[in-house]
Amino acid sequence: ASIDPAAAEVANFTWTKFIKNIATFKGDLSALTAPPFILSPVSLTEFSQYWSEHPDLLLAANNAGSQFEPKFESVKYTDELNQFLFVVRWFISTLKSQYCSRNESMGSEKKPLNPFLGEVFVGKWEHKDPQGTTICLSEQVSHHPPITAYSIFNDTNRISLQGYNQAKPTFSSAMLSVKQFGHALLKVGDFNEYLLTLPSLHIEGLIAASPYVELDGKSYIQGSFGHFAVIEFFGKGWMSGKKNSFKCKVYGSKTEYDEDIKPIVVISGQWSGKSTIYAGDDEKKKKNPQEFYDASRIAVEQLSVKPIEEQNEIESRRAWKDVAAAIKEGDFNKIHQSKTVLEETQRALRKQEQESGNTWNNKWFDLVPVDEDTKSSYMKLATLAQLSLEDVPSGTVAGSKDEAKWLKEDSPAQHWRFNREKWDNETEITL
Ligand code: HCR
Repeated sequence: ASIDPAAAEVANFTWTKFIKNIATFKGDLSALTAPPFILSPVSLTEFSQYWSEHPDLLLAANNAGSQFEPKFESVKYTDELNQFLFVVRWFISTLKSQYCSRNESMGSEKKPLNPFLGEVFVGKWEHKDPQGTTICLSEQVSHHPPITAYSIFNDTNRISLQGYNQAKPTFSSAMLSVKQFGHALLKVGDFNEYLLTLPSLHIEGLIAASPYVELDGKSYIQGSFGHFAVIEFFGKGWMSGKKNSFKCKVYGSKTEYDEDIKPIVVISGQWSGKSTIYAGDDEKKKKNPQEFYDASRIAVEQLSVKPIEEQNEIESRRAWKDVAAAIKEGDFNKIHQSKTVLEETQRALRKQEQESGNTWNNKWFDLVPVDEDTKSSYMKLATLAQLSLEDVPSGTVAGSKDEAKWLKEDSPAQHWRFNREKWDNETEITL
């Protein structure tokens, strides 16, 4: 078969050229051309499932009366603290799937497929009661900039998670750093809510052509009963000498953290492996360590997704079927051709919309200005945690230098919020 010249150029695109490009690249991650062998056949809309690959740990947060283990005599446990610790364990359990599952399944981090506007990914984890069914809905709500919104819910256990994510890259000499915009909101029962912020990350191992994600910075969890956790991430050679390390301090409130009051518990270890929990500040002396979580011991539970033949054409695996097959075959020509077909269809759709004066209607999510966001507890929780309410990276502290650095005029914060009614009235996409 004749080789398409554009595809031939991609085929010639060596790793060295790619690294050189990174040093000067500006723009969206989607616009970054990468050599074919570093492409993943999976679209970013699928990443939303990583929030619940341990559905039992997510649901544990609403297991009324169940006690968090291990327990320390010196800690005064309340129902709220119990629940908060279940939430922290679930959050830590999501990190391995989110940030290093590609290394396990494909040998290294890869560049995911860049979702088109309106692309959706849906699936479910089905269990008998009392666990019931956990549903995952993910939708590409914006293409420029690329933003994915998701909702994961289990009606039997009255737990729901919603959030959205935009990854903003910065490139410097052979270094790719990513700030995440967006956040996740977890609702347990009718009243308890948790705000979770998303960590920043960078790509290690680029020079060796074996990229992997390392988290840096912090994530915060703010609960509606006041509990506050700060989770700090470290890489190899920084503090612990082990990759994927973290330290999480749990306080009764953000004020206790600010006043440097002794934490209730401290958890430290590797988010991709073992972590240990200590009471108070016993972590400093490594006194009375108890296992918190072991990511390498507990296998993930894959969600079930309809066979491709039964999917709608805007569903991720169906839409990207040919591109994914070409990537798996390593066929440069086919990758380029099948991607072009998809991109041209999208361009034609946008043109049609422009000509008819219509705009794209998002399926299950609404874009809500921060001051109209009355249905979620975001404002209350972000204020309790003293986090910025502006359009800045997730977890930016209000009034901090970082906030000032990212603040833009004419860019008020708006958030993507799940509209359950729209999903309940959905007729086109089925689970
Ligand atoms: C940065 C990244 C795309 C974005 C991915 C996000 C931030 C998406 C939302 C998820 O909830 C969490 C998440 C996890 C991923 O680790 C992160 C990706 C890691 C690499 C990928 C780059 C676009 C790939 C660049 C190409 C490299 C491998 C050379």
